[in-house]
Amino acid sequence: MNKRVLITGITGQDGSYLAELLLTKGCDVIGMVRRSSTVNFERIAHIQDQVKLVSGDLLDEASMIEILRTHQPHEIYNLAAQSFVQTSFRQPVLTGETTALGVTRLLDAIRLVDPEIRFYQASSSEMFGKVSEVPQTETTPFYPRSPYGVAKVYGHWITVNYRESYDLHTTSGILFNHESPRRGMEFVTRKISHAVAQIKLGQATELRLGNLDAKRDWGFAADYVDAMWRMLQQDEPKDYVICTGETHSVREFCQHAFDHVGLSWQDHVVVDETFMRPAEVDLLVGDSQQAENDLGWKPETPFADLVKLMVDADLDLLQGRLRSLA
Ligand code: NAP
Ligand code: F7E
Repeated sequence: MNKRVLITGITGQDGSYLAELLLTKGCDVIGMVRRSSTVNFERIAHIQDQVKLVSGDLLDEASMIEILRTHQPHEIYNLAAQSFVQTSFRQPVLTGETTALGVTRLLDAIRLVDPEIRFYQASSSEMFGKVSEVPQTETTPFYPRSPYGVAKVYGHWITVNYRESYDLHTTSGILFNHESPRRGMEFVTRKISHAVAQIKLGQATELRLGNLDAKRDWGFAADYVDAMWRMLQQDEPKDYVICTGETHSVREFCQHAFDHVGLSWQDHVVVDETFMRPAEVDLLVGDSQQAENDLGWKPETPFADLVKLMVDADLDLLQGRLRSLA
């Protein structure tokens, strides 16, 4: 019998890569999607006939109870969230309902329907926020700097709490930023790679950005979903930091991206206050030694390669060579 696996957030960046990975492992993949007036299945269009899409919402516990009763998954990956930090400052309550309380609704559904289900929670390096140590590990204290970060801290601790209170197999992956050609256009890496491609092709002249000094530990999303899967195959549930161990500024990302197409970033990048945040996370860099020791996981894609593959994919996209956003 194939393992049945439910992914919330299957239409997102990580959901699409995880679904691909689970199909290669022979799993029956069930994806929870929320109702919308137009379909937004671009990232999973190439595998849509191999996955079962079911209707549900993190805001609606009954919908998730029904999904668990009907489809009886063995594993659940909770990737759904309001995931954009900037939006969380403008919609803090919605962010809390989805990204924080949504986790409790899903955990309660598991507790009520089948406590044997293994559960993965998409925790985030944004929980470290104003960091108290460098690099950040599983034991670094949290100091979130946005409503999104605060909501993720709640989601993290409720996941720990249900493990300890009800003996559920729950795991949090504390993932640092991970990017890809499937990244949403509003996130800084994709905003840069897409603008660089546009500028190179003569479709734009400038790129407006906020804080160029912010530093992030950026990895490749396809590498990171493999870590999620490895976590749920462990007999003992435990939380893991997943990262590259390198940090680069937004400015450096620009430099690499423009260099790759033979342009100078200083000629095109304009700093725009609109994209500054009320509170910023200045520096993130992680240490994923525990994941390497227990899971045998290591990042595969160096920073320079990540920048190039994103710029190349956007050049292809804009030139009409529509690959499958791979
Ligand atoms: P993403 O591309 O923004 O995808 C978010 C997904 O959540 C989408 O499928 C979205 O559905 C779904 N969603 C939003 N609200 C929902 C609701 N109320 N009910 C059901 N589904 C809902 O995010 P991602 O980059 O793949 O990240 C996946 C998860 O990892 C998120 O929880 C994120 O916070 C977390 N995380 C991401 C990173 C990173 O660097 N990417 C790092 C650490 C943690 P629609 O398509 O309908 O909008
Ligand atoms: O910002 C700076 C911005 O929006 C990165 C999410 O996946 O990773 C992501 O959160 C940095 C910040 O990602 C612009 O101020 C400058 O310092 O790409 P971002 P994020 O906020 O780090 C974490 C781990 C998650 O969990 C989240 O879900 O770049 N920055 N100028 C800009 N950022 C944006 N978006 N746009 C700019 O114009």
